[in-house]
Amino acid sequence: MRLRLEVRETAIRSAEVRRLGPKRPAVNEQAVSTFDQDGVVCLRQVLDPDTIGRLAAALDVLADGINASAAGYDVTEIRRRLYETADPGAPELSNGRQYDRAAVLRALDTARPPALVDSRASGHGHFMLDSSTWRRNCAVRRLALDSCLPEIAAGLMGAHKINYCDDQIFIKAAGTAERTAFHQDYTYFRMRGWQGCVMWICVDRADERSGTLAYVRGSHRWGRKFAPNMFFAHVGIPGSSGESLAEIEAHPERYDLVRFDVEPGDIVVHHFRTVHGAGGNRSNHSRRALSLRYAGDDMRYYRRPGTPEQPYQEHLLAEGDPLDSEVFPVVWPKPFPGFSLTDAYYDRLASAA
Ligand SMILES: O=C(O)CCC(=O)C(=O)O
Repeated sequence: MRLRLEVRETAIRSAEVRRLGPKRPAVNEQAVSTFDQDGVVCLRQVLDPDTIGRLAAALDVLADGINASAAGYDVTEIRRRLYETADPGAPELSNGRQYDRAAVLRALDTARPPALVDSRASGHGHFMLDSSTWRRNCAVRRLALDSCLPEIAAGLMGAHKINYCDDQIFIKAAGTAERTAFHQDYTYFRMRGWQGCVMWICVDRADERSGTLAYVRGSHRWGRKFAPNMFFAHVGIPGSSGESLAEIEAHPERYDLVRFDVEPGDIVVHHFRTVHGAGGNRSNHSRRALSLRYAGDDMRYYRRPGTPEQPYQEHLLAEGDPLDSEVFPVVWPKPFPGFSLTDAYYDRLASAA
């Protein structure tokens, strides 16, 4: 009887492991040291084609729902409305509730920063964003919580524990002119600490023409905090603090920029504090990416002023609390191999809906 039970458990676990993709050694020493020194590293062929296929389908579904999402924005429409029409104020373009719209308009009126567009792109495509998609999409949730990625995050950061901290999708259709302004992710987040990384996962082959990210090598160690910006221009989010970041896109030759051409399956991991930005998409195919954020042992909750609201995050954390909570679940180590957090969330989110 006992033997039969054990056999059954092993079968369940190996089915589960197959579902999560092949097990890979977390990371090698070279990757750890590159991440530590440069603040960014590209890991090749970490995710298998099935996982990428499911993620690509998920990104398409999410992109279709951008205007209905409380954290969704069509950056192209917003930029055009703000810069190309006489009446930028009305009507609302989306259901996005992350920013104080009137305050953004006032800030733009005062600073009048140029919009960051790539004039070489046709301008036919749209740049679309959404956040916290793991709360709504099972494929994103499974990848974020139950794949090999949390263990990779732990390996790169030398962390003993990993909390998942949210995601954002960045879709630039073919011909998108809008750049992604250089910025530092850390100051967008309501947390404080050193151990934090972002995994940029592009489901399409991408290079400089299609808008891969450029990272300022070693900028995570500058000891500087830059005010978060609105992505389409170097205008700070109203109420935020931090230094203003030089317009790197105007003088790229002054910086040690690192960029990776990527194939589906590759992931690029950067430190929360690494400065980075992207061009438009001048190619004739989409550049669909998901960014997953993970934090290590020392990260604590901190309600940083001027950070975007997160309509899909409701929690009871107080200043200085460790992140462990339903919103920032511990995803590594797992209590036992094959343990699935995705399924636990499935029930929870379904009953909350
Ligand atoms: O893909 C992009 O355009 C921006 C991505 C980004 O800034 C990030 O993943 O932190």
